[in-house]
Amino acid sequence: MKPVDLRSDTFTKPTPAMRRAMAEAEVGDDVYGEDPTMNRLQELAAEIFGREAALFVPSGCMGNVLAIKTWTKPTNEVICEERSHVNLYELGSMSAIAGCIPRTTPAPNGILTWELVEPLIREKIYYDSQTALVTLENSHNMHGGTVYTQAAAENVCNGAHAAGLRVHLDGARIFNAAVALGAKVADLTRGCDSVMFCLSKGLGAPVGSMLAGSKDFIEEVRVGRKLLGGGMRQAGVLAAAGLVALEETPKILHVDHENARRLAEGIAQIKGLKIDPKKVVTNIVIFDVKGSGWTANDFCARLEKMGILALSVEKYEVRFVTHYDVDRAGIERALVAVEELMTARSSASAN
Ligand code: TLP
Repeated sequence: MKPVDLRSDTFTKPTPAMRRAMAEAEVGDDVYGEDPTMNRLQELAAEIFGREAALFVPSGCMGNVLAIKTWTKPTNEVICEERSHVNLYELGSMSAIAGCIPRTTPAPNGILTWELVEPLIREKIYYDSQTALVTLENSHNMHGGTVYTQAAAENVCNGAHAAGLRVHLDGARIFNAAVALGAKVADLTRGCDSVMFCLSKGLGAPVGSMLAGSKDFIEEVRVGRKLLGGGMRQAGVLAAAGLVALEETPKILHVDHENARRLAEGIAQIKGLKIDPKKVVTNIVIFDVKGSGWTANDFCARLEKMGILALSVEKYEVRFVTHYDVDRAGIERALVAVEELMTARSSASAN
């Protein structure tokens, strides 16, 4: 039987409609701005986010580092939440490529507030590195897909702008946040100076992320993308899938959220595992396996033998991410496997 792959929504495969669109895409040289399908995708993204312009980039990581590089100068500090993707999972690109230093703080549920951010701003002293940017992450991956409401994001943005700082949003899964909140992505992201979102996670496109912002910002990012070797030629084949992802998938993301909630509620019932299902509002389910006596790596290795793929995200934390390639039957299979694993574990330790 095919394994149930809950490692990430990055594992989604392009739908038949995406593959058809890719095969039929009209293309041109995008480095010259002549790919009509790419231009359509960028116009649509800008329109959906209520921005002047948008640009396709090969990955979310490239989108984030380009935004950081554009808003900062080498030696600047970037305020971000401790477990944010830009801090932990991008190979320190904000330092290696943009020359910046992350200034981190833990935040309850990963959600920064102005009260947490404000004390981290450096004094304007010439020999101190200077704060230039705040980054937010919505939904917050490593806190289990938690979300910033529009008001919470704007609270940080308003404070940051008044202090002369820019705000970049890592909105890899902003459509999940929007569905969870019943809000429009344009409203949720309005206060941020730039937004990165991924086409290739829950939305299902095979490759690509987008940056959205002002015309001037996007012009500068386009230069930065070329500098990093990210100028693409007949990229319309990728954009075609992105267009289908953007137009079709947001309306079905709620199913992934219902599946995630079902997983969380099931896991909460299993002795030895810890999760608060109320916190699961999007498609990410992170639970603590310390009570099993296994590390997250051990736990995942055992689950894999039972045909269920999960990711170890901390020493004792395991992550499931729901997406359209795993249906409700797959979710139930995963729950049964976790339950069997834990039952076998407790009977083994009782003997
Ligand atoms: N996240 C991946 C892993 O890198 C952890 C995943 O499986 O969740 N921002 C956020 C919030 C992300 O979760 C990710 C990918 C990225 C940026 C980077 O996107 P890509 O993989 O396209 O560079």
